[in-house]
Amino acid sequence: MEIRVENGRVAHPFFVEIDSHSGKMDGDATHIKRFLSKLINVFADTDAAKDYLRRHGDTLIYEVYEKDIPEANGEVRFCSSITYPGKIGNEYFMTKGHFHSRPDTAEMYWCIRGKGYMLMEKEDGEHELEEMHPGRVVYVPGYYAHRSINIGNEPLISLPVYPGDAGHDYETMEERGFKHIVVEKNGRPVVIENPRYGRMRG
Ligand code: PAN
Ligand code: ZN
Repeated sequence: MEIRVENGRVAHPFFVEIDSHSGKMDGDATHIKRFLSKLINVFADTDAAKDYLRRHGDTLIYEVYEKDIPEANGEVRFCSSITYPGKIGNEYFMTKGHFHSRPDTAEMYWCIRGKGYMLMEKEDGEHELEEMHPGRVVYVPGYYAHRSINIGNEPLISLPVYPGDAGHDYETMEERGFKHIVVEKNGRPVVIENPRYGRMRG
């Protein structure tokens, strides 16, 4: 269903269908695919990432279906976020993560499939980790960078909803990174300090 936009605002009700098994959103949603070749520096162990790339080829780590709702104050943007299962070294597949460009804006994530975590981290590195499983809604307050992490063996699917004018600041995390990462140790997920914190670009 097409969105009718007038004067930069959604001018008519609409709906979308989201498949709860695949996470696919129907219609003319923008479809973003994030492959490993573009995420090498996102993972703490870049050698393990390059090795994975050599052995498995370019792998889809996560994808997002997003409706093109105007990025305006008063609108609500939403998407379907699908993070696949797997690990680079001992670090789980995850999204890049970001602060919002308007840092005070909050977001809610409704998990509909899979098992994982929402890692949330403030500017000073103070962090919170909330489990994601079907039926759980995680609220990410303003001023927290956030990323989804898949610790299970099926796709982690969630539906993020956030203010239209939130925007995305990816730059900070590309440069500095999260202070904490989630890795598997003795078969269990644990939070450790990111060994590349502050120098994600090398
Ligand atoms: C989500 C994210 C989505 C993909 O819609 O954009 O999960 O993660 P990255 O944006 O970190 O690549 C959201 O948090 N929007 O604000
Ligand atoms: Zn966000």
